[in-house]
Amino acid sequence: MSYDHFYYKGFRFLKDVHTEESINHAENEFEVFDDDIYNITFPKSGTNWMIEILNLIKHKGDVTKSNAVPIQMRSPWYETTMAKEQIDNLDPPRIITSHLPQQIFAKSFFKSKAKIIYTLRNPRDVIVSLFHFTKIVNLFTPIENFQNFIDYFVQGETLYGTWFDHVKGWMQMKDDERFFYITYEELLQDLRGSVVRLCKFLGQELDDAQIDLVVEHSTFKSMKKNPMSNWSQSDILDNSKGSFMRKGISGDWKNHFTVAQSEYFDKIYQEKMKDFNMSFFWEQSS
Ligand code: PPS
Repeated sequence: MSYDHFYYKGFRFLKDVHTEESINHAENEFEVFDDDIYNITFPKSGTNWMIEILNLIKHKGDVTKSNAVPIQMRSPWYETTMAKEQIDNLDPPRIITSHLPQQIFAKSFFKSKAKIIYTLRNPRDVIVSLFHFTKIVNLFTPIENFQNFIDYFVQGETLYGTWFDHVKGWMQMKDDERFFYITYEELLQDLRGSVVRLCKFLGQELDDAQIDLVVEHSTFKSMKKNPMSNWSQSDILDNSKGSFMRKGISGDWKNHFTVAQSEYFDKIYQEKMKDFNMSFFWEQSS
């Protein structure tokens, strides 16, 4: 896949959406507040789903308040060039999104009491989701061949570095009390239970009816039909070519990978994750 990019400390960034200055600012100058909440992911891992959930929790299930602005502005990606104004408009506690790898995340975070929610997803489904997404983003020239796309993914030509390094980098914080991690698949399996756990981590007390509202408005079905949450109002996507809210399931990789591709990916996964001391359910189920 091709796109205009540049490197910052070895990580790839998308020209115009990011600049050297915006990334440098994000790493070295951005001021983290103690009550900030950071929604961090490798792309296509459930970023927008978590934006929806966290904003609904903040507003105790009130979808009108939570959806006051379109999802792409609600919890800005703070490393982007357009984020500053959007972040200035956020009410506390600020819910801020980022795809940055841990190595170049805001230095001031590490001296703060701010919290991070890190969402991960089966990398095979990340590949599939990204493969389709690249076809609808105006800034990308997509790769049509799926094998070539797998290579693009594993060789680290993706924005923000590789999935493997992103996960290994962020998961170093797994025992830190400011860090909460969850998988996309856990959200799918038990959305309500996940919302309850998130509330506990955030110190937010919602009653049962409020939790029900958070769940109701953050399902795939609700978000897909909600123009404030489905990216239909974004000018960087060509919605005539496909939908941002594509399938919202786990295991779609089985409809895309051949057996040979699955084995190929598995080998690379084992190699790249061999020094990592955690295992994920997808390592058994693939
Ligand atoms: S991005 O571009 O990196 O911000 O994309 P991201 O939001 O991380 O991931 C997009 C995928 O998440 C799916 N999605 C959901 N799945 C289930 N339930 C809900 N509510 C939901 N919201 C978003 C979205 O459909 C993309 O996955 P795929 O597999 O492509 O459908």
